[in-house]
Formats: sequence, structure tokens, C-alpha cells
Amino acid sequence: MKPLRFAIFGAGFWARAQLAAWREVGGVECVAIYNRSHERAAAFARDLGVPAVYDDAAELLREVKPDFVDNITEVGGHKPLSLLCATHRVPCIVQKPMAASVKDAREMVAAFARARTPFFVHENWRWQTPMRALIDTLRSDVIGTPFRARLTFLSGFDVWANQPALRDLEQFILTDLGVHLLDTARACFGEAGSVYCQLHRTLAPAVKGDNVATLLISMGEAKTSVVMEIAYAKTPLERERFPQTLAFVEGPHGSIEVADDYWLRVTTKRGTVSRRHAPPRFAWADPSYDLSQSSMVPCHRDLLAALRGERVAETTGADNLKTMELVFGAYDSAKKNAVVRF
Ligand code: 89Y
Repeated sequence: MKPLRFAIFGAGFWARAQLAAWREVGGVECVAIYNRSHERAAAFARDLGVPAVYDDAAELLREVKPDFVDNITEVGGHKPLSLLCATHRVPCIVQKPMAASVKDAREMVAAFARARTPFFVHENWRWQTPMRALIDTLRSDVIGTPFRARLTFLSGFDVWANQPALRDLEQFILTDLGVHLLDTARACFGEAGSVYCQLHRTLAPAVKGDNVATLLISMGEAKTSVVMEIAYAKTPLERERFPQTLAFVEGPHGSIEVADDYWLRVTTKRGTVSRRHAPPRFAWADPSYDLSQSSMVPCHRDLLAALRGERVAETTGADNLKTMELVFGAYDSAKKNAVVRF
């Protein structure tokens, strides 16, 4: 099959890993890179063998005419650069979080719908090996419809070292990290009916935004009570688990635990079955981010199949709007100290 020619927008930490993940999948060829700093784009192109460099995204789209764009810029670039793709009718994958507000996200999805051009969100968390095992186990119905679940991500890892722009976000913990857990929870339990959220800014290095969140969400037709504990904080912890999400799910016929070190334990009347779902190790991945970066490979596979028209991707822009509504609904809840209903 002819490889799809694509361009990358952005030349930061995640763009480098994401290009390597595309090459792992195959069937695509990165033909150009855009970054507002020509120097950074040129360095990226030199290091990673990308043939064309632009510091003008419109010029790239006009001259290169890529089959799709992977928009891996910081959040400020998500809306303008994605809309530029819509104007040129070039399919676009935008990095999470799709936008800095629900209003912007709605405008983006609407623009691509009007242009009849595919639009996706790169949302990889639900593709992490233990998260996918959790999703599959829930869908097998072995524990029945869950009535309660807990998702936990607590870490003191210095994410700001590799992604300094995150320091300046007024809304940090839910737009950067919570968005992943909320999207994964949607894949597990269905759509949110309501959310209550409390936020803190505490035990953090020099960051502007909130860094600790606690949420109670009612999800799906069964109104599953989903509790989330999320933090990037310097809380003294016995063990640093970045970037693992731990989970415990209770249903009428059993429970599922996603435990440390990628273990999934399913307990029913018949006993407990344990299996380890360690992520694959890729030479290009940063070992501290193995779990997260390796999940970009199945995420890209799903997006590529959709770009080829073979199936509907899990994380279309339209689908991800519901994740955005949940993220910003949670911020709204924290601001008002009240339950927000959807
Ligand atoms: O930006 C975030 C992501 O997508 O995964 C982990 C991360 O790098 C820091 O929270």
C-alpha cells in the first residue's frame, strides 16, 4: 500500500517520540516539519531525517500537500494550526488536550465537519497496555456492570523538565494529565452524567496552575461512581510510579485491580487471576516514559486505519469533545464548589 505522506507541526519533546512511533507503525512517511522557530525545526529535521523544513505552516500545506498533519504543538497552537488544516482540507490529528476551552474544541470539530475533512485527537492513555487490558476485561463483562471504580495517578516526577511550557498553564493538572484519565474512564464506563471536583496547588515546584485534583464522576447508564485521585506533587511516597495509573473496579460479580508494575488482577467467586501487562520496550522511547510512549504505537495504528478509511478511530475530534466537556466541567465544578451536570 502507498505510504501516506504526512507533516509534523511542532518540534518539542513529544514530537520526537511521536515521529519514532509513526515509524514503528509504518505505512507513513514524514515529508516535512513546521515549527515557528526555523532553527528548532531544522535541528529536528537533521536529527530525525525529515526532508523539508518550514517556519510558515500555510506555505507547507500549499507546497507539500501532505495526506495528513500531526499537530504536536503546545496547546496554544492546537486551534489555529488545526483550523489552518481544515481550511486546506488536510486531515489533522491534534495532540491532547484538543483545545484550551470547550468553545474552541467545538469550533474545531465544527470546522472539520464543514470541510468534510477527518479530524482526530492523539489521545494515547487508553492504549497503554494495562489500561487496554482493563477496558477489554470490563467489556468481557466478567465482573458485570461496575457500580464503583477508583483511578489513581500520584507522582512526584518532574514533568516540567522535559515540558517546560506546562509550568505556565493556569489550568494544569486536568488539561495535561486528568484529560488522559477522564478519556480512559469514558472508554471504561461510558459518558459522564455529573462531576464534582476539588483542586489544590500544593507541594509543587514553581508552577502556576493546580497540581492536585480529586473527582467524583457519575458515568454511564449504570451511573458508576468513579473516584479519581490525580497529582503531580512532591508528596513523600514510598514508590514513584510515573506514569502508571492504578485502578480498582467493583462489579456485582467481581473486582478488577490494576496494580503496581502493570499487574491486572481479576477476582470472581472462582478466585483471582493475575496477569502482567508490561509495555513493550522500544529503543527510541525514553525509559522513564516507556508505558506512555509505547502506547503511541497502537494509538497511531488506530488513527492510520481511520485515515485509510478502514474504520472509525476511537479518538475522533467529535468523540473527544466529550472528554473536553468533562475536563472543563470539572474546572467549573471546582470553581463553584458544586456538582456540574451534563
Ligand atoms: O504531557 C503529559 C502526557 O501526555 O503524558 C505525560 C505527560 O508528559 C506529563 O503529564
